[in-house]
Amino acid sequence: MTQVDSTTRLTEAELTRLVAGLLGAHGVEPLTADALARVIVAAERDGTLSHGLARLPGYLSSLQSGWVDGAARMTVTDKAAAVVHVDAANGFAQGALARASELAIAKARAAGLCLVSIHDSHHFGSLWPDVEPFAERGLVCMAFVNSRSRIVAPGARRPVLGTNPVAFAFPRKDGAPVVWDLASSVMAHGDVILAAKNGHPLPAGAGVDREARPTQDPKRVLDGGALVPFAGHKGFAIALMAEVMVAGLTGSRFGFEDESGKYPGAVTSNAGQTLVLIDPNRSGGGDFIGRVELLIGALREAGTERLPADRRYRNRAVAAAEGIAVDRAMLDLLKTG
Ligand code: NDP
Ligand code: PYC
Repeated sequence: MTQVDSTTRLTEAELTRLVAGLLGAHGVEPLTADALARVIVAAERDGTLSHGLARLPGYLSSLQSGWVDGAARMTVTDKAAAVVHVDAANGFAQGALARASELAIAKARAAGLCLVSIHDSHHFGSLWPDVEPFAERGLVCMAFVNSRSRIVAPGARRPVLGTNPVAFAFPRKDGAPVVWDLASSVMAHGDVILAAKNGHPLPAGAGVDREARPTQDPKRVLDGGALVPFAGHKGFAIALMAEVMVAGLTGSRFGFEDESGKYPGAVTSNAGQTLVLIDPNRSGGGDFIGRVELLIGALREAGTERLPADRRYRNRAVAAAEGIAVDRAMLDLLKTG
């Protein structure tokens, strides 16, 4: 631990222990606390600040409200040759995925692909930490999450779909996988919260107020307003796909079925998560990795300097060398709960 002014730098392992300890003190069972802490700290480490430590107060207030069950007794079912189902029993999705991962990988290798269907879960984090580890194991992976109504369709009066993110990861010959992960809105709700906290306006075209009028004031978006899908009807189509891939396939709540209002302090969404794992050696296409390298070579040769995840990997290398900065208020929360 290194102290500089009001900021302390912690190693990833130190910070993960503190976050898991705090979640455990708020009733989260050990496996889920560990999985959740890893995801929160990974987001902070890689610079996805909308879904890192800033999310901790939201996790805690949702737990305190009784809306999410940190000690949920989850059930993993071997549903079919290429399907793993998890009943997350109103717990955190990361705990459900941690329980299902090894079975899903084995099925993907045996059958060529595997659908992971997570029912009745809360996902309040970044999605890329869910797909990257599968690509590190040689699989292609796609993931979808739905959440409470937050985006207003082009021409509509009120939001129905969530900022539903989609993530995609594939392995490379050498080195880290290529991973993208994006909200279906112009900006993530988590970034609106950060803008409100820091007193920054939103970019034009990102949000609307409670009367569906365009606004750049993050507080108006948070106070009954909504977000706009990225690229208009295209982002809306992606959000719709995620809603069907998740709530439709897993039987979890649609965003508009949210009942968190009955639980003051609840900010997470009770919904679901779907992942699709593909073994590229079983798809019949031959030399997948060689073809991927050919494609990336062509992109580089054409002048593409940045691939998705490059920014995060750069931040990760800095964090490994210098530690992860934690301000005093956050350190107090982590140490005193
Ligand atoms: P961004 O718009 O910041 O990034 C989207 C993707 O584009 C990333 O993979 C990013 O890579 C990549 N990217 C950005 N700029 C470039 C570029 N110039 N060239 C190539 N690739 C680029 O993400 P969002 O704001 O949409 O989402 C932020 C986070 O919010 C995500 O982690 C998402 O999962 C989370 N979220 C979670 C929700 C939930 O329900 N749990 C709901 C909505 C969002 P890189 O990472 O390297 O920057
Ligand atoms: O940032 O839009 C968001 C979000 C929704 C649920 C978790 N994060």
